[in-house]
Amino acid sequence: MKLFYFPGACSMSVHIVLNEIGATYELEKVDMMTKELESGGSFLDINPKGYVPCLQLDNGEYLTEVGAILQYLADSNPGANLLPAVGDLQRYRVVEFISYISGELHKNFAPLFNPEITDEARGASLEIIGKRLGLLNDQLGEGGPFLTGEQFTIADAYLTTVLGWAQFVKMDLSPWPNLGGYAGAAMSRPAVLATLKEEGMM
Ligand SMILES: N[C@@H](CCC(=O)N[C@@H](CS)C(=O)NCC(=O)O)C(=O)O
Repeated sequence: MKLFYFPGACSMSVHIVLNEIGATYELEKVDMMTKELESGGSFLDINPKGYVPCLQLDNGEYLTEVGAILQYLADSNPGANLLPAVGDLQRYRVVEFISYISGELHKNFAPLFNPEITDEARGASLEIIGKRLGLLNDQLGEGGPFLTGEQFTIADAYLTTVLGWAQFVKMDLSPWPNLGGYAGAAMSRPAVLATLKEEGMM
């Protein structure tokens, strides 16, 4: 498999899961601005959507969209226990978190990476993100250490990645202390540490 990625971007969630399952894979960095591949050529010829992550499977096909790729990898490697089986309500709890992280957190972080953002727009994004994080903080206070309990899942790979963006957009996470403990638990995982190192993030 080959992962088309950008360091620290949402593609990092896929990278974490590749390491969690012990996959053999290659990495290809994409320039987010020019859409050029590190090895040459245009990423748009591979993925016309123009955004990461994109995973080339061993049969040569390409799979995109974080939620789809994470579920594919987890289902292809059930022994890693990253997603409960079809029919188990806990599976849909994990998928529920993935939808929440994607639609309610990830997308609200995106404007904060725009250097031209106005103070008003930044404040509005931070307020929405704060509400979303507050809910996660409360849920983690009732359970944990991971989103659905004791077991690290693909939703945790995604949330760990998105929480990492707070430092880049200078967002203080201290109002949500359970998220600090959560990030610490995730960061102590060998697969997460290996991913951060491979992406040059530490
Ligand atoms: N719907 C996509 C969104 C992916 C996405 O937002 N990727 C960002 C990085 S976190 C990206 O590549 N942005 C560059 C661009 O859109 O040009 C998914 O879930 O995979």
